[in-house]
Amino acid sequence: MDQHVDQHQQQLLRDRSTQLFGRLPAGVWAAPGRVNLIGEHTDYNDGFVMPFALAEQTLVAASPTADEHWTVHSSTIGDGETVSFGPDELVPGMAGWQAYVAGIVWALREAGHAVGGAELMISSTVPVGAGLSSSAALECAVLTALIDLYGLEIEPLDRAILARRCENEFVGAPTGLMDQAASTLCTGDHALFFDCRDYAHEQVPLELAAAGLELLVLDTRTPHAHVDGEYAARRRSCEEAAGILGVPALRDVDDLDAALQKLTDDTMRRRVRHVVTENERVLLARTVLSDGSRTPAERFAAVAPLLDASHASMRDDFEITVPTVDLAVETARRAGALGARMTGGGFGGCIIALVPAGTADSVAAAVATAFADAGFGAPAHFLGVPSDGARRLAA
Ligand code: GAF
Repeated sequence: MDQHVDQHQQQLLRDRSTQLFGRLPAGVWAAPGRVNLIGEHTDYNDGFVMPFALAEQTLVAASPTADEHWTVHSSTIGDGETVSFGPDELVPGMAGWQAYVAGIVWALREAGHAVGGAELMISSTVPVGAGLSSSAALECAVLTALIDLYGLEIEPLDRAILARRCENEFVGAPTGLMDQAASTLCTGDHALFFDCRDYAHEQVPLELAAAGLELLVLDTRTPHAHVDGEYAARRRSCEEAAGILGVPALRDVDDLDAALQKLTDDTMRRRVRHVVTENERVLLARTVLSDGSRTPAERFAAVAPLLDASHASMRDDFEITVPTVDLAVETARRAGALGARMTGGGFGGCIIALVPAGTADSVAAAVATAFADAGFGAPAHFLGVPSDGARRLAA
């Protein structure tokens, strides 16, 4: 975590909050965005994922209020307007970014928690619409703030489940639990291995520096056209396939060849193959990264081909990549990445690339050149630093 950025972002937010609400905030809370190291579109199939939290985070400066009203301002999300809502407006389907805030209040109250009003000032360094989980960061930051303000006792895993309830039932996005679990449960220098069926989880050491590596996050800046419809379509297809195969979820397919033979639709076959093989790759990556008999460099040498195979599977079988994303991955590899893949829901957004320490900028420059040659807009990039999950910041 870059303490300098943390402090600076926090001080600015405190100042803005004091200016708008006329008093010092009671505290500041943070929740990170994430990249997913491996395990894409497996979460809603009861499968396995392995994300890690980024240093890019959403901060909330908050104070309790005596009335049951929530007043929210964000300098970085939306149009910079101040929005306010009361209990009668906590109705699923609310439009705009404030739904992620109202939905958290709604989810807490639906679960029987006594949460009162609040003034909330928000700022975020998580890029929006880049597949880095900016919505989960917003949900989890607001949730953590309200839990502390009202002295609620809610375990970390239950927090993630509450935040997903906001996303699924209030905002209306049919996502799995990965993003909220990452934003809540991750710890610095580790990835989170998470079983999306029984919610068992463990911290997997990454030790990128000891391996002589860094993780480049490159944002293709491709707008997520049709992402909502395509995501829901992938989910439907997986659920239909599980129904035909007579299993509760695709996680339960243990003989892939036999399953593929039972399916007549070629597209559905490929969707199933992605999910089943992706789950296998996550399990392998977890075994390799937890193997104390190998050096960090040896562990990542074994993980890199899994990243490559994951990308090929998303491109050819699950069909969730786009030309900019594929070009970024191919170019990163040609420019020296050990392994690279798209990360997140797909149809644009970011790629991650495991690169030798000190080379992220040159690999990103190679991708920028390839983009310019292909007539694509300029990408953006930064280093993915495995960081802590949601927490209260020290003043
Ligand atoms: C999005 C969703 F929110 C996650 O639940 C997950 O399905 C991911 O896409 C794909 O792995 O981030």
